[in-house]
Amino acid sequence: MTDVYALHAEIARLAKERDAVILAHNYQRAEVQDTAHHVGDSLGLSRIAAATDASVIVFAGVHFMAETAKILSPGKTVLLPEPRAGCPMADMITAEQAVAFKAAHPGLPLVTYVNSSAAVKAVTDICCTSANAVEVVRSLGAERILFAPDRNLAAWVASQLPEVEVVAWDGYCPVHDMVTPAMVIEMTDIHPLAEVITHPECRPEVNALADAVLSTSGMLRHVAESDADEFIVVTEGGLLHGLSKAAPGKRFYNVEPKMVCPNMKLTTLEKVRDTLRDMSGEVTVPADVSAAALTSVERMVSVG
Ligand code: CIZ
Ligand code: SF4
Repeated sequence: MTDVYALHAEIARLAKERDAVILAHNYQRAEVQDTAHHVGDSLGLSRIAAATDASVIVFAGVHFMAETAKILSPGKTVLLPEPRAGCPMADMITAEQAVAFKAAHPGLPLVTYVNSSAAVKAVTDICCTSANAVEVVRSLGAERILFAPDRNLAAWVASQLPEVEVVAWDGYCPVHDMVTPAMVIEMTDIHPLAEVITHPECRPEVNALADAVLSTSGMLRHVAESDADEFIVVTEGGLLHGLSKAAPGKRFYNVEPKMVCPNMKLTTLEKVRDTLRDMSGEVTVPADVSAAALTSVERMVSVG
């Protein structure tokens, strides 16, 4: 059996030796979150990646997150413990497709969810995360915008800003898009007193059943402040670890045990240790792509 405590100690020692900061996304395995210096969402972790003094950033997350850290801190070494950890939604649009999307709608700004490749960010006007998507679109003051790749986040933004017409790319997160209204209703029948909190990557008809539609950082804040003691959580199951810490004593029910992102779970404590020990899994972004993407990513980090 692996000794989790010994691994935590070994990782802490190696991180010090390498002058590394370990960042973990809210959907990572509990023990990986617990070994990180910072746990958060894309926006929070991007801000930390931009500001850190450490010379190495270990990103326990998926590839686009490590790329975003590299774009914001090109002088640092960015390591992804599991190089195969990608995001299917990010792969649903290529840079060529993004350029064609813009060409088909001349003059409209392209807003791209951070869940996208560096190459797509490089042809994007402004990026956003689920925590600031509405504010980012509002900040443009435009009547029509293009939004990629998540059609569900696009629909959520459109519902919050009726004055803006959102032309959406047809991408989605397989983990969130699998949830149906029937699954939510089945859980509310079992837990009638629980608040329903959903993520904007869910389908609009699922978000319509929610007491609150929130990013992961928004959920972490909300459960601590809410009067409710129980929550039906409609997002990737890794967040339940953070929710239990944010509101100890409250009860959290994942709407569906299958809400697990296989890519997020590829990163293990052993792989975090190996990446630090071997300085393996370095993520690079070609200099021209990185420079072109920096503007849209910096705009994202500055809103909300
Ligand atoms: O923005 C992120 O980190 C993701 C993927 C979800 C969320 O709401 O935090
Ligand atoms: Fe991508 Fe969905 Fe996994 Fe997030 S949960 S990394 S959006 S597939």
